[in-house]
Amino acid sequence: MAPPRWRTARPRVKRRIVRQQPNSSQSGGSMSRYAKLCRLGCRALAAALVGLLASCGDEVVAPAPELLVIGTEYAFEAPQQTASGIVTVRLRNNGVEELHNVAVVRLTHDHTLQDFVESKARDPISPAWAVHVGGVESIPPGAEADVVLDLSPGPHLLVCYHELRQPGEIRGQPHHALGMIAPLEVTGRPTNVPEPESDATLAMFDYGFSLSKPLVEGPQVLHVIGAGPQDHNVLLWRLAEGRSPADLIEWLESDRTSARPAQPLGGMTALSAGEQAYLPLNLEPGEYVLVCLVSDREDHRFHVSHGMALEFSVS
Ligand SMILES: [Cu+2]
Repeated sequence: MAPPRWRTARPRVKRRIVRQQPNSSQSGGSMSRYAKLCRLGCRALAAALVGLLASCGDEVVAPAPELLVIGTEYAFEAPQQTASGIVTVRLRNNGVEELHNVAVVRLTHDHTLQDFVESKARDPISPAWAVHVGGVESIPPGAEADVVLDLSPGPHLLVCYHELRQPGEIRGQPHHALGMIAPLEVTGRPTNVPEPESDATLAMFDYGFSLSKPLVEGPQVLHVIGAGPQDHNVLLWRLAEGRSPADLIEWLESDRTSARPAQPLGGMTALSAGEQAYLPLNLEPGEYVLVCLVSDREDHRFHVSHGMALEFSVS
């Protein structure tokens, strides 16, 4: 069998920033900050690419630095250090049969990897000091997918939240408990790369998704915003012929031993309130559903069970 074809879209990173939300004075403030960042990035580029680039005009396209994370059963192979700022995180699933994801978690208040492990052993709900800044949602063996994150300096973790399920189990053991967790130090040296241009904005809140405009066929970049108060993630599913969003939700809430009513197409791992990241997509015509599979702080049910799902079609 040929390896599954996955998203091939790469985020377009341009000097000129186009924002999907031209509202409020905040937006104006950030524009000037980004304009400054662009100028800085542009100068760095010009210095680095002397002789290759004739000018520093609008045509210059600078790819974000890549952080390659290789996932297997059950370990990550990844750099232990990366620059702060805009970074493309690429997950390659080199596993045999399990789906894997990689969530990037910022450790605050001097907490450590060990604190995280101990906290998770006590309570599956993430502690407030573990800030989720996005990552690549679950993809199958042989697949590769990207997200673009804006990393702040400081200690971070790479965490796989995918669960190993035994037949008949509603909840399985998370891969991080089996070894899929690694430290990542984000250094103070910035990448000086501007944010990618996005085509639409997806805000995630308790409990729903708000999409700024319809998603379309082909490559596009989704600006994903954690609007809180809880952490939220977004998983993209393409419904099988004749299956409904209700079928998918019922299956997600089950022990998942029956045939999948939809194909998982990755997505963005959790974003804490106030965090944002970019998700490149390449959509074919079809029926899709976005769901959040973060466990609720209060009742520990998936957020999709609280209504956090959005159906859309691409024609
Ligand atoms: Cu995994």
